[in-house]
Amino acid sequence: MYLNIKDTSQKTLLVQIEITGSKEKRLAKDRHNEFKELVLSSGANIVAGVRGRQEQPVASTFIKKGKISQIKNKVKDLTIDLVIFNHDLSPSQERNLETIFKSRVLDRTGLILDIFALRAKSHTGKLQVELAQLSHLSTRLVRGWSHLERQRGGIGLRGGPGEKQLETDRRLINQRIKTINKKLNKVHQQRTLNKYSRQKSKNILISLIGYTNSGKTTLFNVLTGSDQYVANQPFATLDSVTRKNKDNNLSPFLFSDTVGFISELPTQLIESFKATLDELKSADLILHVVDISDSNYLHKLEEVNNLLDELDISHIQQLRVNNKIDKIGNKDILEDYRFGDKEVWISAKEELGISNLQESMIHCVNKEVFVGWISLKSSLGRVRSNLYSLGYVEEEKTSTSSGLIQLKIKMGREYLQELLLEKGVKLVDSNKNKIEVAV
Ligand SMILES: Nc1nc2c(ncn2[C@@H]2O[C@H](COP(=O)(O)OP(=O)(O)OP(=O)(O)O)[C@@H](O)[C@H]2O)c(=O)[nH]1
Ligand SMILES: [Mg+2]
Repeated sequence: MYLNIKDTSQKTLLVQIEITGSKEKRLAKDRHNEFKELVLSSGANIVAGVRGRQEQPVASTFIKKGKISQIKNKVKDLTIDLVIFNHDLSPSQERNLETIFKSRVLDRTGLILDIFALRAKSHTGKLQVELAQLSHLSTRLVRGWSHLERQRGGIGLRGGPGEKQLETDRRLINQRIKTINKKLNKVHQQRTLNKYSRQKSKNILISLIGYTNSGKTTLFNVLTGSDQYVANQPFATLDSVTRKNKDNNLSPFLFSDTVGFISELPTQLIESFKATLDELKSADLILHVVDISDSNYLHKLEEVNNLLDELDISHIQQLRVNNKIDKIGNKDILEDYRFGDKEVWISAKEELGISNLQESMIHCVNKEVFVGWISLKSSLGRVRSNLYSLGYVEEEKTSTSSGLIQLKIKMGREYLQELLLEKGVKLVDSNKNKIEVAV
């Protein structure tokens, strides 16, 4: 079932059929481009493609007779090893097509699982991918698939500890699924413990989520000063990472970067990544990173929101981060930013708009915003410049009689309290100060 596409550098033919009776909103061209990117990132060698339209899938083979013979001829003429469909196929459809084409057939879920297996690095990540592969595989073993096994003499499983040969026996697969589930449960318990210790330490958790390739990790690196792997390819990140805020001034933020989403993300993956994705549930804020330079961004945004719904985390407040503004040639949009906006415009790559983003994050996690005057001893230049760099200062006066610096600031209540703990920082005429409650 799970061949290692890259290692064998299979000669591959791609199939995408537009199902006109389906609810699919995306343009066939966009779906096809994404499909090609997925296939390329799996390492396959694309040699041909077949596209078409039909009203509905055919129950036994998904595609109609005409397309079947077209593909069959290409497979023979071009000595194709692998036919990949940009659709989910039922186990019997896959098997019937393999028998007709006399070549391997992989569906969209199989393809995505293969890429995940290729990318998984951590022990947990590998277990999660293996679990997803096994549960996908177990549905395909019901009626046996020895027809191809005999031809090829066994198929390798990419990923999983030791890249071992997969036992094609349901009983063994189920045993393995149980073992993995046990191991993942342990990981999950450990994570829950970590969650509690985090709550105790009052850190605020901000999770970066978004469609794959939208720039989450690039932004994560900017915010935390990390050096996580960034790449122009789907699913560069598989393992979640949590790190502290780089600017350790006033914000006790923890950021967590996680796996990207994609349309029609296989349910097996969602299931087995639940332990990791569960962490999202304890986030105080979600940064929904959107590649605004992508012509299809609205659709992708909707897909991500649907997945958040499915994962039961759509209630967590979201800040939409429109990334890659350097690519749309409209950096002026930065000027439109207003304090309290639920949408910010940035370029993570060129580090533009980051202070707006920081201000908005603070605004989101601190519902109560203080607006008023504080005074600082003139020796507290460091505090003053920190306040400026975080964009909290609205006005400044220097009192000639006392030599104190007076600043009109706008910031979250929690941080104001921390600020007032600094020696030499005081509130000025508290009657004139007001507390605003953010909506
Ligand atoms: N031009 C431009 N490119 C960007 C920007 N942010 C990220 N990129 C590029 O977009 C690609 C994907 O970036 P990543 O940070 O890996 O994206 P991701 O959302 O973490 O992707 P996955 O982990 O694969 O889901 C890389 O080639 C980045 O260099 C940006 O602001 N401007
Ligand atoms: Mg990433």
